[in-house]
Amino acid sequence: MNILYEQIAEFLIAGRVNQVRNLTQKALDEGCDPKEIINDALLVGMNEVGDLFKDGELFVPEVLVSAKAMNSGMELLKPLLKDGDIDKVGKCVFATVKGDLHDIGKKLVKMMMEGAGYEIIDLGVDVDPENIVEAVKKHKPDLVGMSAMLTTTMVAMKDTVEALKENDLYEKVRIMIGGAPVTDKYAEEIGAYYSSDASAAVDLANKLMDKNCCKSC
Ligand code: B12
Repeated sequence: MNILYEQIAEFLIAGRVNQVRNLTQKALDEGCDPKEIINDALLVGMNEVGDLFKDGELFVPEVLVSAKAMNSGMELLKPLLKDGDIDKVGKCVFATVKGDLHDIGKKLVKMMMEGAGYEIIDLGVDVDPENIVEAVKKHKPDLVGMSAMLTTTMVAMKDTVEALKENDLYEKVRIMIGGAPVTDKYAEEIGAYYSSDASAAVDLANKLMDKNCCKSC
């Protein structure tokens, strides 16, 4: 691998925002292809961050700084990309559910999924089931992601699943849910899929993108 790409990936894992930005600029100055810098440097680093987080060797604040470092490189590269340069593996409408203002976990999941190549349409916090339905109609995502941190707001996940069913959209998407009070059992009850953290969320999304994956698997 290009030594410069290796350095970018290493600085990204270490959360060194300025170094990632400077070396990304250096790679561009040396004539490297923007798409290659993303795939062979930034995404390599971010995938490693995901693995280290999964293994308990990195924690939330460190992952957030690494994501910031990734964004600092992406800011330089995005204006140079042509349509179709980034291979999107899937599209996900993502929201913190009605009544709930917690979004740190959602942001983390969003960043990890973006790092893995997903396009995320983030509807924000305190999002009504009706707004999620409208976003699914408009953006036609593969996945719907919902986050809840309160036992009192978890029920809005069920309401949203029901609203998607009423609008004949349930069969067109796979629904991922998460947040501290959410469990595998609850997900199964409401017809969704659960994962416990941001890194596992990427694995779950990849599994759900497999068209052979049935609603009951
Ligand atoms: C930060 C925080 C806040 C901040 C939120 C800031 C923000 N922008 O998010 C503020 C101060 C606003 C807040 C407010 C309140 N909070 Co609060 N808050 C927390 C706290 C301390 C941390 C949550 C957090 O960010 N964790 C870190 C992230 C990274 O973890 P995470 O959210 O679990 O996300 C991970 C996974 O769950 C998963 N995940 C999350 N979402 C998704 C989605 C998908 C699709 C997938 C696959 C995975 C996934 O991946 C994430 C990354 O690994 C928790 C305590 C705790 N230890 O959890 C209480 C806590 C959640 N809050 C609580 C309460 C009660 C409240 C308030 C009601 C307090 C009050 N009386 O006003 C209000 C409610 C406001 C509202 N309407 O939402 C309680 C909830 C109790 C319960 N079981 O219902 C907790 C548990 C504290 C406690 N022990 O009592 N809170």
